[in-house]
Amino acid sequence: MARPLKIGITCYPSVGGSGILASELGEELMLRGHEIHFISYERPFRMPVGERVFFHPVVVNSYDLFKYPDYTLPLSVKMAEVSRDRGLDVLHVHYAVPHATAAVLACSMLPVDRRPKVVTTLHGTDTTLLARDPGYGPAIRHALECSDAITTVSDYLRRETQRVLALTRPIDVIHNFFEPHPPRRSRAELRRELGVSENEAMVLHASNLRPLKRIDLLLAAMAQVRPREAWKLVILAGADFAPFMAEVRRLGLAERVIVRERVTDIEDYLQAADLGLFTSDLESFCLSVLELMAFGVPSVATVVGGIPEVVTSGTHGLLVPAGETAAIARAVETLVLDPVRRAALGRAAQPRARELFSAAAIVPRYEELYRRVCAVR
Ligand code: GMT
Repeated sequence: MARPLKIGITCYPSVGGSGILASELGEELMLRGHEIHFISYERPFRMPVGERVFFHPVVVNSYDLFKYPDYTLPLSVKMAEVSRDRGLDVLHVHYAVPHATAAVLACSMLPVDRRPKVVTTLHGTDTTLLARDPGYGPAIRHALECSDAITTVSDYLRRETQRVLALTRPIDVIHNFFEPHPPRRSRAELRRELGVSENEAMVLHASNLRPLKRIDLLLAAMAQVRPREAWKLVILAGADFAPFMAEVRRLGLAERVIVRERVTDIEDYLQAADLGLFTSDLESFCLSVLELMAFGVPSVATVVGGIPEVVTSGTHGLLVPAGETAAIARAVETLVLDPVRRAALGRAAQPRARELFSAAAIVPRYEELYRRVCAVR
């Protein structure tokens, strides 16, 4: 049997798809016998606990002489230190900026025979936003050229990365995965706690509320869904929802919208939901759509980026054009009022989530990739 690997993982620790994916990957790799070293400025939000999991904090000091504090250099120093002291085989960085640059720099601080292999996973705006910025693009391109392997979370993101950065080297598409933990509370308990009756459809949205998630559109669309007594909108916010409350009140939705911030027991909410709603202008994958699919819950989502790789419209959910409030409202209303259709979409979505996007389907692809890069001398 192949020996277990020592894998460093760097990600943004705050609530966000890339950090969640990196943490879940760490957990799955640990369960498969590998030793995992998380390197970041804080413990990742869903970092697993286990004998073979370690956390190495990056300390960033602030100096009066700098207008902007720098994270890249202390991160690279910590990466080099952990790689050397723990004998890492692989440094797997999630989200290129600044993690891939720091990993490449860390390697150049180490003797050639002590350098881990660098695997960079692009998640979304590292390509679709930052790579287009002349102040970042060349540095991202350089870090990708120096990585031992590059992966993207969708085929859409692979094509975009090749196009925007004119990259010719191969990119492995390894889709995101989701492996649900057992819920702690029952569906009935959770709905009771939220104040959602069985006669109301529970529409769920989960995100970090950034402008591209189009919370404005989400609220405007829900305001058009009739009758209002037929649904409640539950928003799991990875950031402060307060700035949106005036709009909720202006649209007369105060009685229909329930907000929970920074929840950790995501599965409790997923199993209690009837429908997901995602109105983003762009998503390279949309992990939340997959999380709901894993519980047999379909979504209405915008047909952008990598979402069509996850959902076939009319089979596993409904996809609608981005920015079209009326079309989004119509799709939501159709499914709110038709529990039979909703259930049929959910029944088709669940096996798709398991067969294509579970840990069993995806994690071995990362392991193969690690073995492949480690085999290159
Ligand atoms: O790229 C981002 O906006 C950040 C990133 C994150 O950390 O949440 O989101 C991206 O990564 C997720 C996990 O791979 C994907 O599910 C999201 O679709 C993607 N977001 C965008 O592409 C906007």
